[in-house]
Amino acid sequence: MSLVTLLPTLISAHGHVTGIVADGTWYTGWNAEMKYQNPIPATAGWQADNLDNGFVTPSDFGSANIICHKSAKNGNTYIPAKPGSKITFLWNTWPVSHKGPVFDYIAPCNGDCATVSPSSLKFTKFNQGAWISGSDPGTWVTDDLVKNNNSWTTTIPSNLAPGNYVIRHEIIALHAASQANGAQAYPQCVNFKIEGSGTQQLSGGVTATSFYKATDPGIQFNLYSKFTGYTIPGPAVQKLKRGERGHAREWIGEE
Ligand SMILES: [Cu+2]
Repeated sequence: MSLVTLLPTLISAHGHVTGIVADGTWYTGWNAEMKYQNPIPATAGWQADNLDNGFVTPSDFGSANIICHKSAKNGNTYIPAKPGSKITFLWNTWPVSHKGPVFDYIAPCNGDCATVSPSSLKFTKFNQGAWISGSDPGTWVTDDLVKNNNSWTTTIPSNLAPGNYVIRHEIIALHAASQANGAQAYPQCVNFKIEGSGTQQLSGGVTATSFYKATDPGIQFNLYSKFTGYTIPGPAVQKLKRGERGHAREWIGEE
């Protein structure tokens, strides 16, 4: 055996969501090491085969792996929250080199999120950030995420109707995205039980397998070039329109 084969494989560091803070309370996300525990701990975070802190490649953007990460299995508990709740996703680490967009999507489970078929989840994008300024490589929201102790905070949409939902939080790293199939998607799904008295039912969501194409300008993108803009991939962000009291609000507009 040569010395080289004794060296650990060097994997460029990426990350995963170890925890979620909702209205100030901490909940376990998902750590791939937990799959070796017996029984596997019950978590609101969906399980996935991301022990290597790995990612989903553009060649997999049309497959089930993009929905909630590789070989995902439903989370089996819920995080309680309500419209307007602050939700913070805590990444174990995030390399500053891994610049790119950050997304938050939400889908109703129409029943129990612990047993829902992932392919039936229709996601609505409700929050996103991407390029901020500069180029080669410029400043991105992932730089803010790193500065905030590898965390990202979003808000549960106001007036969202009570029920069981999956929130799909995701970073797409672009550091190798100038090559075909070089972008890296890091999705994490988490079950939420939304309480309160909201009246807005979600409609118009899409399955995650239709979000991105390998050739989208925001997926195959040269971070190390002079650029003056960035085309954010995926569906448009849907915003709640403020309705009159007692009237259903509707989703409108793009951002
Ligand atoms: Cu990496």
